[in-house]
Amino acid sequence: MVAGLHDSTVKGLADSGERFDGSPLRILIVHARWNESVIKPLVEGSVQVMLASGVKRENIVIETVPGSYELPMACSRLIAASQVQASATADDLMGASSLLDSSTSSAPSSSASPSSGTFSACIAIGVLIKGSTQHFEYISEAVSHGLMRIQLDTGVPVIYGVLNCNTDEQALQRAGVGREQKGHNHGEDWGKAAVELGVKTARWA
Ligand code: DLZ
Repeated sequence: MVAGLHDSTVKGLADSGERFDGSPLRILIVHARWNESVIKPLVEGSVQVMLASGVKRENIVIETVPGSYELPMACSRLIAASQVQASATADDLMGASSLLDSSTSSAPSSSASPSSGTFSACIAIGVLIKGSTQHFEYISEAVSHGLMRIQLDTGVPVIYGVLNCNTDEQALQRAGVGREQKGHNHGEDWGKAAVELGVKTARWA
């Protein structure tokens, strides 16, 4: 069997075989508040995995929005704001270093500190549960397209942490808190994906 692949199912995230160091990363989590009992364990699962990968707690920024439909807007604005802030900080540092004598100064490097710089990755978390109208389909599709657009436009990976479920039980199981069967907490996969993509995106720069 290939290392990391499950033998009982074809589903699931295979281990890449590489350990990704999250310590230089700054991660944004934006989560909806609809279906909170599912959202909460998903957010906790993401955070725990990122901390275990070395991401510092102070570099995990969490923002909430009312529902999943608001996720793309919030992610877009917060990522853009962090990029503006990071570029202003880099400009300040360049200005400061040019005023100093290069032979005697210990001029700061132009890399912004992770606590104030651009986000390395973003996780958008929402739980959509199908009702009896078309509402679910419209929101689900709009959010998926919106989140994809943001990551391509900004270059910051946006992890798709949106569950689209037919029933409450399906959603609970995917957060590891199912009533009939506990299930696997997908938030943990999203945390891992955020760290991997944060590290790899810096590598691909
Ligand atoms: C209105 C609504 C409904 C019916 N269902 C959900 C849901 O299952 N999951 C979710 O995240 N949000 C839901 N919302 C709220 C919308 O996402 C949005 O917040 C409102 O339509 C206001 O724009």
